[in-house]
Amino acid sequence: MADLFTRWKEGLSRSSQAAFGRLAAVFGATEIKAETWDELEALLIQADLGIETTETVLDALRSGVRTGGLRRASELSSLLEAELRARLDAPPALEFTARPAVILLVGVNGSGKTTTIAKLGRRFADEGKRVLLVGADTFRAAAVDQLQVWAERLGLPIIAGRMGSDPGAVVYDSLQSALSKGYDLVLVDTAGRLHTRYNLMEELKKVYRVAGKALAGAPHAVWLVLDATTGQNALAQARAFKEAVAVTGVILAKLDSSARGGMAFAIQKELGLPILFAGLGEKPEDLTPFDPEAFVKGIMAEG
Ligand SMILES: Nc1nc2c(ncn2[C@@H]2O[C@H](COP(=O)(O)OP(=O)(O)O)[C@@H](O)[C@H]2O)c(=O)[nH]1
Ligand SMILES: [Mg+2]
Repeated sequence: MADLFTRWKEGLSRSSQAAFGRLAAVFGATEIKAETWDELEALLIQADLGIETTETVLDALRSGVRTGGLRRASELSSLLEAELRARLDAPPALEFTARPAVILLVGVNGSGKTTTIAKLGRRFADEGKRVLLVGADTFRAAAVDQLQVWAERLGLPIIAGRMGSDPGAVVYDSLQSALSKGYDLVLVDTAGRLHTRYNLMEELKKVYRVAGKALAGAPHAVWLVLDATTGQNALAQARAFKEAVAVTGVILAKLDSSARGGMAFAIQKELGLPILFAGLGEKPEDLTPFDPEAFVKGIMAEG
């Protein structure tokens, strides 16, 4: 399903919003000059690559220029693409041996968790898995309703907590039920929380622990949903969530609205977390396994 990435790339180049949109201008210059490096540095930082990744990429390009004897700025383009590509791993194959396998979706409010659950639910159900959705975001009535609407539209079973009820209890009951009813996969929607709010992070830890009590080994995965439009702030969120619970992977939501997906590199490098999926729209089918190749081509907005 590189189609979504292709659509994204086309969108980026049409709106000339590509993260590295002005790269063409930089690479269009004939000679590699001191300004070329300055401009490149500014662009990479603006694209949310982070200082550290930007510097290592530039170092690699400089040494490439020295050893490869490159003179023309245009020759830097493919070198940059290769350097960026080398900094992203393809997502690992998802294998769930436990049954049911329990996946906790976490992230700050509005990052795209509930929508992502719907997308994942559809995806795994299409693969023939028996999927149960769990609405454990009991802080806001609208949150549970939203998941319920998705469940109905997708024809997926759901267990949802009542507004104000203990999310731990909801998770406990749901997992027991999932076990007895023989579900393959349980997707748990958790309350969005500010990563800076101590109590809410404690609450999340509790949900995590309770899952393990209800079902040995659960949760089998914790996926952090990050809003790709929030740039480097997403990195701070990721750190906080990683400290609270054992995050095993990242989903980059709203990549379609982001012109600066560069934080993908920082997530990989600084947090060592694989990027599993990219959200590229609001519809259930707008989710695709993260494709580093397509992603790098997209941000470079090559024709
Ligand atoms: N364009 C776009 N919008 C998204 C994507 N994922 C979620 N959204 C929108 O972002 C908003 C917040 O999403 P929601 O799932 O409610 O976030 P939550 O608070 O983390 O559960 C909603 O309006 C979604 O439709 C995506 O991949 N692309
Ligand atoms: Mg939600």
